[in-house]
Amino acid sequence: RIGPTMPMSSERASGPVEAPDKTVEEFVAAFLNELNFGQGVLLSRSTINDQYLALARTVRQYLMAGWLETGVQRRESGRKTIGYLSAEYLLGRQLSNALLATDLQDIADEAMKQCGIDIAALRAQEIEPGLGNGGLGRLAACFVDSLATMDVPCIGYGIRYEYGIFRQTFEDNRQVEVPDSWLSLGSPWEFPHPERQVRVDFGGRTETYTDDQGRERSRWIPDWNVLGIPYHHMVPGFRNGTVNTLRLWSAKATQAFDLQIFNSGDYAAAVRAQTFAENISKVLYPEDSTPQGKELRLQQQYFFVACSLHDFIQNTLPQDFDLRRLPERIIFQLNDTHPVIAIPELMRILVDRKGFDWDEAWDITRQCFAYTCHTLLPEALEVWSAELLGRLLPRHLEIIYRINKEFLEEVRETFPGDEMRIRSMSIIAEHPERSVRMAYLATIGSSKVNGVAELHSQLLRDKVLPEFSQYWTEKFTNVTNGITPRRFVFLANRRLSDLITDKIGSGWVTDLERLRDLEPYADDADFRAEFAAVKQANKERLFKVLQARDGIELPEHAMLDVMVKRLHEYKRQSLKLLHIVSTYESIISGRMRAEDAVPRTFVFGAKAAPGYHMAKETIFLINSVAATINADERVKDVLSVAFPANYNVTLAEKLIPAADLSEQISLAGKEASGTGNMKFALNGALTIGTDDGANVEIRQLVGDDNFFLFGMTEPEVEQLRAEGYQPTSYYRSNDRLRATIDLLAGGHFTRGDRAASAQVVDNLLTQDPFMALADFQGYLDAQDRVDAVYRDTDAWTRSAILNVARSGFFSSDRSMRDYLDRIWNA
Ligand code: 73E
Repeated sequence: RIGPTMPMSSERASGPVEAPDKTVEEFVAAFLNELNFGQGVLLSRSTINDQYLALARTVRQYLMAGWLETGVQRRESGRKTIGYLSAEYLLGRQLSNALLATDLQDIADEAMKQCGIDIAALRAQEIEPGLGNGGLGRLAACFVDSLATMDVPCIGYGIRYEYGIFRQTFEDNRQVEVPDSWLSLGSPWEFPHPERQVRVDFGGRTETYTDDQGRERSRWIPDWNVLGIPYHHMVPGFRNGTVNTLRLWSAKATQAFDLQIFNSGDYAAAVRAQTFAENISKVLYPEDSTPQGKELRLQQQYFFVACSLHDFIQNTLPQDFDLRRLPERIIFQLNDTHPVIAIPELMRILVDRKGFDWDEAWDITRQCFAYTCHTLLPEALEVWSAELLGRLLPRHLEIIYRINKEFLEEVRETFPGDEMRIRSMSIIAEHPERSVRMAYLATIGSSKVNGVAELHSQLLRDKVLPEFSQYWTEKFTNVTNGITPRRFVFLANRRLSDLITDKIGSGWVTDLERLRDLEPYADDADFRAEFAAVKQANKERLFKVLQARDGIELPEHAMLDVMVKRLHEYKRQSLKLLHIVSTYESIISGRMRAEDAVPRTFVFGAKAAPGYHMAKETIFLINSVAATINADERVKDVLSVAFPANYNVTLAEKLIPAADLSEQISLAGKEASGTGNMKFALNGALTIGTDDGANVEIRQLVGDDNFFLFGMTEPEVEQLRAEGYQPTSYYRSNDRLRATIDLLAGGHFTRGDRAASAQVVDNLLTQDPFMALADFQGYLDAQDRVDAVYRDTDAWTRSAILNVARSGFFSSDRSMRDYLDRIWNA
């Protein structure tokens, strides 16, 4: 029996829910039961998908007691809940994580073997829920994992997109997007609760009236609505019996909505109306960092936020709860500005629905929210046109205006006559059109504002919100991002985990700073040999995966140099490409002998937003360079380039443990944090990187000797920009850069078609908005240092071990402790 051994609680009059025993026999029995009665098939007639679904439901049984018990405890304890509001959760596959959390891996392996089933095939059957774009969505998934492992009450609120991030394929070296129908083969990890539906209103107008106490009030007369249906997901803690809930909302047409049209006799229009409503949760917007101001996206945001607030206030709090005490029971963490419409929504609930005075409602509201900013790119800061907001959510716009008016009056009292300052702090921008700055609304309506790495939080204070950080020094803080060691070390890198546990015990899985105890082993030759053998085995595992998945063949003994992340100009995949082409050019021009080069395999993984032209051109060029280099006998086994399509969490779990070198080469000041950088360091890759985001903290912790730093610092970038950046001056003065660009531009990689590479090349030569050419030489020099250290296997392995030992800080458990201490007061 698993699950908590706490006393039986009052809610369970019918007795405890029991899981099957943790034995192979019981597991097999439960599995066959699920196959026969759940799936309705005989083992002898079952497909892999049947078996996968039955296995998933079997593992679910072992989590159920903990889930129900956690729910009871949460209701009874009255502890403050973290309401994590996020438009994205990039969860990754669930089966392995559930087996890990319940410690059932070995039992499940053996049970499947007894049934004549290869469990690896079942694991491979799962389509990961890709309900996020990249780092922001994956961070949310890591955070809910950590909170469950720390037994902190948390409800993750989000959207159940029917289609997650698109599946990437390549045709003629170009990205082609295919819809991700992750639900098509069944979804054993979710629990729909249509009976807990919530109605969400949109559109219409507002009107004023006088209430029975003679007060002038406003009310919203909406003109259409949809239903939100919650789907619950289990979020298991690591072997502690806690199972928190992720509540994802799916949109459905209301009957009223249909009926009105039905009555008009237009059946086709009624069906169209249904589609219209259900479009709201149909698809994840695939823009990472650069949201487009699309109406449907605003609908998505309000939809999930309205459902979530309603769910917490009406269904989660006890009946007749005194809402003046709401801040004792909830803190809503806003994952970027995407859910910020929750602030006026809570005001609307308190003032319009619950009859609170404005001032009292505002006091409560501000205590209930905290805001995390994830970016500095100006184009990523969300701004909604007042016209659109007013059309979709007229009452919310009114509330935002009033929040702004009262806030600016307050500022005016502190800074009389300083109209410049007042205008710069207004939530409402007037140009080029009247619009609402969501980051300002978030800042004003929250108790705390944080950036996601030290450098980013500093730049947030100094550059993005300077007036606000002067006005409220205490409100601003930093919490450096983290990653869950459960998924990204224990699960993804079983070999390394066993080696670590063998030396220092297993406590590191939930107390990652204990990895420090590995430091002495960096000087132990036997340990280094074992560590290197783990890396080699992980490479071989990866090569098998790439062979089966993409038909890619890679040489066994080469440095594995990996750059995986969304494709964005600021991340500078093009700089990586210049390095590859430059190395290749050195060999084919005879300046360097192939035998003298350190053999390297370059691996890219990157999706481009479908509408991001330059990013898609860069993908085309990387693929073209890869094809040319891989076919060139002159560099055979010395240089190879692999670009497996559709990089996702599942592939990351294979790629990261195999990497020797981690590429973190964004222009300084542009990458808020990065979290891939942490995953690589914790899996024993060395980083080549700029002084950007969390790289800064990684370098401080692992030490300069174990990190390859290059490139301008953020102030140097600013200075160069101020002086007038001229990319061509670098092209003219640097022979290697010129040779590299000329080879790229000359059609060598595009079958003589110069036009095919022109857009990327011209962009670098004429704009180069992220200054790749300025950092080119520094990057090559750093790569030479990489080669030199790599030639000394002992030195390299020593550094790799120290990277692991000193990166314990980057556990998302630590991030969560920081949020609890600095932000949540919980
Ligand atoms: O540096 C990363 C950061 O590690 C940052 O670019 C990313 O968030 C990660 C987690 O903190 C991020 N994603 C977005 N903004 N910042 C974003 C913006 C709009 C839509 C989707 C994602």
